[in-house]
Amino acid sequence: MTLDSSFKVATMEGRKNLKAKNSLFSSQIDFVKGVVSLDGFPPDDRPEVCFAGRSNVGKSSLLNAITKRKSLARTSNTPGRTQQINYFSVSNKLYIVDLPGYGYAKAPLHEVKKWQKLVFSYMSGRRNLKRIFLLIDIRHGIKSNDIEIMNLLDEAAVNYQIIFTKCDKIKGQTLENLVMDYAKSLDSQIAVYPEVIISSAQQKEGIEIIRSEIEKFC
Ligand SMILES: Nc1nc2c(ncn2[C@@H]2O[C@H](COP(=O)(O)OP(=O)(O)OP(=O)(O)O)[C@@H](O)[C@H]2O)c(=O)[nH]1
Ligand SMILES: [Mg+2]
Repeated sequence: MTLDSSFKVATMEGRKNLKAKNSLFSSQIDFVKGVVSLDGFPPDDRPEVCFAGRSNVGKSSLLNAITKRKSLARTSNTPGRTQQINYFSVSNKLYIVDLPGYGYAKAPLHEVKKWQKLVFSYMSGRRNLKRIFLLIDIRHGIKSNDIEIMNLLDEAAVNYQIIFTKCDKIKGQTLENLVMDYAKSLDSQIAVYPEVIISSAQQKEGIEIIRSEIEKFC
């Protein structure tokens, strides 16, 4: 897919050698802890990546697909399922972090403010955080709170990569058009990684690409 902007859609091309190495995710993967305060983080002694995005975009589902586990991270139809910063250790080499979603209007305001502060301190200040995967539900597109987070990350000079999720819900040309439109609207963001990923946790699309992106950091 060619995008009419400075973005590319990530493909497996050029990653074939990495495909064979996808074994990292066949190794031991454990839940480490759920962090609820700034003093609760594990030591920053290894690379880590995280999954961020609005509630219900499919962060936990994607983490399960990537780690080849059905229910390592808890998923739900109800937005707001993940309420802690959940740490998973991959083969003792890397942390994968599942963040609570933002934009969940039904949570009490003080709760929302508390975790937003925690999550943003984490995203902007975690020394070993190699990449933030910022998930966007392809059906809903980029919302004002996504842009707010991207602007904050731009200011903090923290690298983030966009993953469009639930692409099984949209077919063919419509999918291409949507990705093209959304990519154009990312042109003004500064710290965004210039490749977007199209994914479906359900159909296992884009999963190997995400794995190979993560493996770069090991
Ligand atoms: N069709 C489809 N549905 C998906 C996909 N990924 C996730 N879902 C569904 O979307 C809903 C939310 O998924 P979660 O993985 O819990 O979303 P989340 O972003 O972790 O949500 P919070 O923890 O509440 O922020 C669930 O009903 C999933 O089954 C996908 O690739 N395709
Ligand atoms: Mg979740």
